[in-house]
Amino acid sequence: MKRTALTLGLATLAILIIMMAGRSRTFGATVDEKPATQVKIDNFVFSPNPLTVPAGTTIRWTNQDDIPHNVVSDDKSFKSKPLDTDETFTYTFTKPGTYTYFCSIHPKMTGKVVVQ
Ligand SMILES: [Cu+2]
Repeated sequence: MKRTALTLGLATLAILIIMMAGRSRTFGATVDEKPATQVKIDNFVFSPNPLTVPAGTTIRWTNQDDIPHNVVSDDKSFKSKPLDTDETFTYTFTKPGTYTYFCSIHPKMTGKVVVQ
């Protein structure tokens, strides 16, 4: 009787350990992903602008206007498709430098990212 209880207890413990191991693996994967730095496009303006980030940063642009915009770098190192409302474009800046960009649909819309 006592032995059965002990066996059941050990089995429960083993199941708990397996569950916790699974959970910590999932947690680790989440930690590995760096959150993107946000730039919003609202009322024909990129903001924040200019934006300074460390090298390796991923920037996510989100179009909050109800007309399409895109994100095109002056040196053509990145170029999004036209973004409809709430669509996003992400780009990871790996090298330090100053990156100017614009919306090719409305070329007066310009922005700047400084990567340190
Ligand atoms: Cu635009």
